[in-house]
Amino acid sequence: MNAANPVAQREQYERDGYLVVPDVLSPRELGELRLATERIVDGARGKTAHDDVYDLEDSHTPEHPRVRRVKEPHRRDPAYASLVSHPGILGVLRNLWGPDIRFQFSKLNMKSAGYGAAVEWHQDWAFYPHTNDDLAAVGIMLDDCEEENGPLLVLPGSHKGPTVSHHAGDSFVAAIDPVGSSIDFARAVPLIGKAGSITVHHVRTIHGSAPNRSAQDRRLLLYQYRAADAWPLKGIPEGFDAWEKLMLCGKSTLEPRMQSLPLRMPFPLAQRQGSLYENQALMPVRYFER
Ligand SMILES: O=C(O)CCC(=O)C(=O)O
Repeated sequence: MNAANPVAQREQYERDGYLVVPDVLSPRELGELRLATERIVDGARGKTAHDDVYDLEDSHTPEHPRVRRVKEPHRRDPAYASLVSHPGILGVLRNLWGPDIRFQFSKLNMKSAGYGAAVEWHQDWAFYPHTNDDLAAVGIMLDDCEEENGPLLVLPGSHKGPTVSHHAGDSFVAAIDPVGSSIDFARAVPLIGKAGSITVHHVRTIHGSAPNRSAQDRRLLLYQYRAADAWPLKGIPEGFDAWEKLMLCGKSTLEPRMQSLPLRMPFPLAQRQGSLYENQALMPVRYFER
């Protein structure tokens, strides 16, 4: 699965819609990120509800904190902030898209040993369609990702297919109906690697992950990036200055690159807001057990 050189990496990404690249983070960087993670998770002690920083497991209590997701970790600690423009990550993305790259946002999905929550099948594209689809999520493995601890699962080649409905009844539920969609999810491939490896998945790739019933944590940072000429069809509600500050390398542009692509808008909004997990809570049928 690991692509050996830039040409092979690009070919694999174009064909399959994902990559795993080993040894991107040094042991020192990994150590700093793990320490930052412990500090931030400890801050969930005493919390009684989700907030702007924490998304909590259903089994969380204020005395025994259980965090499902840390929101926007790059805003929480310098170790996460400097990772946004890590040369190893930007090098992989420049090879795929060229020199002009803009950040989007970040999250840390904890998937703790024993109880870490599943993420139902979805395409990121269903949440934030853009003028072109040069967008990807980079997963930075803070722990080894094995078959057993709920690795990211991807459907190879699905980035070239349709944008599947993520609706149930009248509203967006942020996930694909596992029965009605007739997709063969058994074809999914686990993205396995040692801590310090990264995954890259295309914005249209169908992906999800099972709960973590193993004794090993699976903490995956997800940093989302896009080509500078990909403009969000939902607009830039933070304003133009904030949009320009997201540029990481190369040149910004006022001329979006338009592609003809399968689109569905994520409206009406999911009835439960706050995070992907909350959005998916009202799915009538789930693929993964809770
Ligand atoms: O953490 C995972 O396994 C899946 C993450 C994901 O797809 C998401 O948060 O959008």
